[in-house]
Amino acid sequence: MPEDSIDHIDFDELNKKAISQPLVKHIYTADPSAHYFNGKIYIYPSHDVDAGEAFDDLGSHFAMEDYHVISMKSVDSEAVDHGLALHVNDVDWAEKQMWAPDAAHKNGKYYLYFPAKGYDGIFRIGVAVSDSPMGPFKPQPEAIKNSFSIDPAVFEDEDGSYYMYFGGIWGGQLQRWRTGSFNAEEPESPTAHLPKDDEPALLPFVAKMTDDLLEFAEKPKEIQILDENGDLLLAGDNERRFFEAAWMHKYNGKYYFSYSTGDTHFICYAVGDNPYGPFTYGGRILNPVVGWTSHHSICEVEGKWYLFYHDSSLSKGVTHLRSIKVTEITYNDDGSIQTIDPYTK
Ligand code: FUB
Repeated sequence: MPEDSIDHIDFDELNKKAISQPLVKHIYTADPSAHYFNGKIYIYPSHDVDAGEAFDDLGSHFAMEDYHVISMKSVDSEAVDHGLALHVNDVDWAEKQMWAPDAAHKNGKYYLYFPAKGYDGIFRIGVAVSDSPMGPFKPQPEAIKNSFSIDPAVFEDEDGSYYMYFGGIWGGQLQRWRTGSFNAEEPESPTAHLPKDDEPALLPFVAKMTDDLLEFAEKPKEIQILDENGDLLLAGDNERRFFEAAWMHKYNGKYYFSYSTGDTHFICYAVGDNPYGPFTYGGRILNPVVGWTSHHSICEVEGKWYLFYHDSSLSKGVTHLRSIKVTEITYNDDGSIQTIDPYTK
């Protein structure tokens, strides 16, 4: 729900109807990327703070500086905050805005992937490594070569290949990369450089990772999201087109690419037969939450599937002070996902 429509909300009533409660309340957390590593749930969220930046459509108010890792023995158990895992001051190339991260595990090492703005004002994606899923993580000196934009999500396929999905429009700057290099032309408006409503929407990107998981093994490729007729979704199809918050999971041999529609506040999914797509739009996973942004991950824990997501109910609607939550997902027999309404207990 956009910030201008929260004035009338009775948060005590809303919380009674909420299908789940914040997993941690001592800090604000968002953009939860959940993984089941070695029999335990690890959540890699953004760590929201109020840095006093004014709200704008480029997301300047999301001025996060560090990451904490949260773990849980099961979805019903206490969520434990393992403290500082990485701070922007320890990342040579990054100046600010530590946005939605993700993590991967390979051969006893753990990799934290994160977007941040460099000193040139351009978002890139970095990686930091640890021997522990909780960190602390040691960052690589440079951002991943050929990375750009925001919201990395790293997916491990059953054959042991890893792929990074990423991208985000408006404040995530994807629209500035339409020619293959960063378009620094003014105006710095969130909607400048976007396609027209009747043109195909901007697409998220995927790249296979190198064996050491530190770089892209190939030039990032766009991934297509198609409608029921096999046509690309259009830029004006705001209720279905990709905005940010890419995630990939595999269910019954199919590849489910899920994402946020941003300004219409849905989490949607599209289904394909391989990691590169194309993906056909399948429907909504989550209806709008309190707060402007919606961001999620999908993780299997002991045979059940869960949606990790966030809302701004704990902060009573402050868009950049969010809290991570979890709820179960239900698949229909045909592989479609039932839409979750976050406030209908
Ligand atoms: O948390 C900052 C940004 O807000 C994320 O990168 C987006 O996905 C949105 O949740």
